[in-house]
Amino acid sequence: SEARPLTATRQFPPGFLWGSATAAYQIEGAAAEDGRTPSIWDTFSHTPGKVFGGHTGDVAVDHYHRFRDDVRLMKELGLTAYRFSVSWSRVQPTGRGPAVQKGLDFYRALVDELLDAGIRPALTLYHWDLPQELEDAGGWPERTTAERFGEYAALVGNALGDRVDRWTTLNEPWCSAFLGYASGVHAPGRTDPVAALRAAHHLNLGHGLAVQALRAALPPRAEVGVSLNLHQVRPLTQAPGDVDAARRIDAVGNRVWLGPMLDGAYPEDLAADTARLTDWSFVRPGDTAAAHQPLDFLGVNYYTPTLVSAAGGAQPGMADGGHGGGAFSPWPAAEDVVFHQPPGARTAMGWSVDASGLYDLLMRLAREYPELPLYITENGAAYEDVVGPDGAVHDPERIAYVHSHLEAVHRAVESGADVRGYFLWSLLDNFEWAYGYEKRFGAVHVDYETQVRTPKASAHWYARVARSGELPAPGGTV
Ligand code: PNW
Repeated sequence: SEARPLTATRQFPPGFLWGSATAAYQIEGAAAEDGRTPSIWDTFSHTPGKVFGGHTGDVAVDHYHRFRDDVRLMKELGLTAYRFSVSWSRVQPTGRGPAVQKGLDFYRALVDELLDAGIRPALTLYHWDLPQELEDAGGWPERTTAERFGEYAALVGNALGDRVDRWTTLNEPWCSAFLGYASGVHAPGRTDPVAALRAAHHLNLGHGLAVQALRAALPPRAEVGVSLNLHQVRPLTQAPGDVDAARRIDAVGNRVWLGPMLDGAYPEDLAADTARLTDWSFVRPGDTAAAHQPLDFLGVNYYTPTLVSAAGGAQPGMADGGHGGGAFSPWPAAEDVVFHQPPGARTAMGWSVDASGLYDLLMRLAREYPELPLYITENGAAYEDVVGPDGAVHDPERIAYVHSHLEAVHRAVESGADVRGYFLWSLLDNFEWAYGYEKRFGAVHVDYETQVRTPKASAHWYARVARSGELPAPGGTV
């Protein structure tokens, strides 16, 4: 589009946050320490056949014991923000009742370490690790789980509200509902599309109850939001069937969250699309109003665009859109939609590299929600990284990936999108859910035998961007 000299640099707005992101179950380990009890991910990972290689988060990257070193690493990398999640079953083991002091102490110590290092903490209350007892009581398909989540939000808000200024309720409720309860490739591994739609609703409700609880617990300066993995859906052709397939995926992938949380209602087309599965009578009067709470920001997690066609289109791609494999669809009432692999480069996840999807997504959000500040709360890529004979990890593909996506963010900012920060997924190589330790997303390499951390070339590159607030010309020196 606009011509720029190859040497042009791109300056980000002052105060733009440069962060990295992690999640409790993926990094902490210490699964049975200090009163923590199993979450659905402990149960799932210990169930044979569910996770690659039988890997579990029992030890992970031992962040529970090494957090001081990890914060020092972040500081050395010049990061100004860090997004982490709280393990619900570490601070409230049964998912109800009083807090475990030692669990809260861990997060308080982590936050204090961050603040001492000049790094702004961004806390996520729920990154998929439901206490197993709550799943045994029915899990997210049941309303009580949303109520428990509101209470848990109050508990954490009261404990850490004096020192954490940025809060997100849920991380990627799409994954919790549809990978957890429909395709079953994530915990708890159920394969019931109606349960998944019920879960989606109770995640929306739980989000709203948690926002209300946080507003009551936090000082007014605190920002509260949610992180969604919105699908940048594109029809394969402009044929009406393909365009309608994109509409349906947008409904059950994106507007199922954006509707209740930001507009105060479920989209009518979603109700029509899913009518043969459910009449949505589990949505009680007042629920969508409860889910519709004013938010201070929307967190956007983006990895790859989604290309779809109607059944009977061209060559079918991965049945689940390249998101986990498996025999059951994560798309209730849209099981017939065909997902296509766009041409071009892919990451080790098989996800195609296309930063234009991030630009388009940000511009859509800026258009539809012009008042809502945005953060990129996750973006990054897995590659087959190895420590070379020189002791370094050369990952030029990850540098190119992050570069192109930051360029897209910058272009969106120049076009008027109010993007206030970028959190690279992830700080460290870690437990990549159903893929175990096989897929490495970290800016920092972890040797899983020794727990030795080695910043990859991309970490050094990202540190320079974070320090200067400026994106260098592509192909520049690293
Ligand atoms: C996100 N999908 O996972 C999570 O928030 C992270 O915990 C995870 O490690 C990271 O992205 C990389 O995978 C996703 O199927 C998992 O659409 C699956 C999907 C999206 C995001």
